[in-house]
Amino acid sequence: MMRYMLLPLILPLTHVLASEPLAYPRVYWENSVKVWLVVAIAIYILVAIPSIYFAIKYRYRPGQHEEGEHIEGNTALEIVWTVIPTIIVLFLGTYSFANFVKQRNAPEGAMELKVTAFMWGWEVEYPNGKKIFAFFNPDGFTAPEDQKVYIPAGKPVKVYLTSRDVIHSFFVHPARITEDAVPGRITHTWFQINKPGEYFVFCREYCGTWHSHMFAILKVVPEGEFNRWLGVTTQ
Ligand SMILES: [Cu+2]
Repeated sequence: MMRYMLLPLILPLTHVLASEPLAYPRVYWENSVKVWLVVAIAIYILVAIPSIYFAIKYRYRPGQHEEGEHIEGNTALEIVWTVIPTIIVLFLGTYSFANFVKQRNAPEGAMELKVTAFMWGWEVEYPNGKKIFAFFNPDGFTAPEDQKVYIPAGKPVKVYLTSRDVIHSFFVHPARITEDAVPGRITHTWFQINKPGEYFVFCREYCGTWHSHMFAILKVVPEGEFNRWLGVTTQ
């Protein structure tokens, strides 16, 4: 029991001690969630336990304190319960905003991809003009090799998004980031996946018949392999 009660306190610690996380920018979002969770649980305990204690201690008993007592107030107490919450709110606000800024803005030097959503698939254009089309698959969540979107491991990728028809949403599952793809508009997002493997992008805005099978497979490979695939020779 005690172990589970301590979990919200231990989780952020394990996060600090953990090695390179699987993907960005989920890390920033998760940092904010963990801090809010710890603060919320601490405040809940601070309020709930005394509330139960006082509710029992000062419960109504016939003949006792029936007249009631007049209390003027307590200036010191009021200052304390105004100042402390103000500090907590300012901390949560600035900390979360700092995380949001990192979550929203791609790091310098990110590879830029142009992604155009359509009913029902994704067109991905690489900086050298190479294009990959990832089409929906009614038979399952698999794709032929030439429809896989190659991504270099451990490198930030900035995505410029638009749509050819209706509103879609580009959800990079391992990075826990989503952004609308809107016709006539260019939106942006970014992600970085550190561990090679295959991951999913899903459409996260209902867009018609095959919305539920509108996906792309991200094939994350080491940078050298990615460059060979892209046709870029760096050496
Ligand atoms: Cu869609």
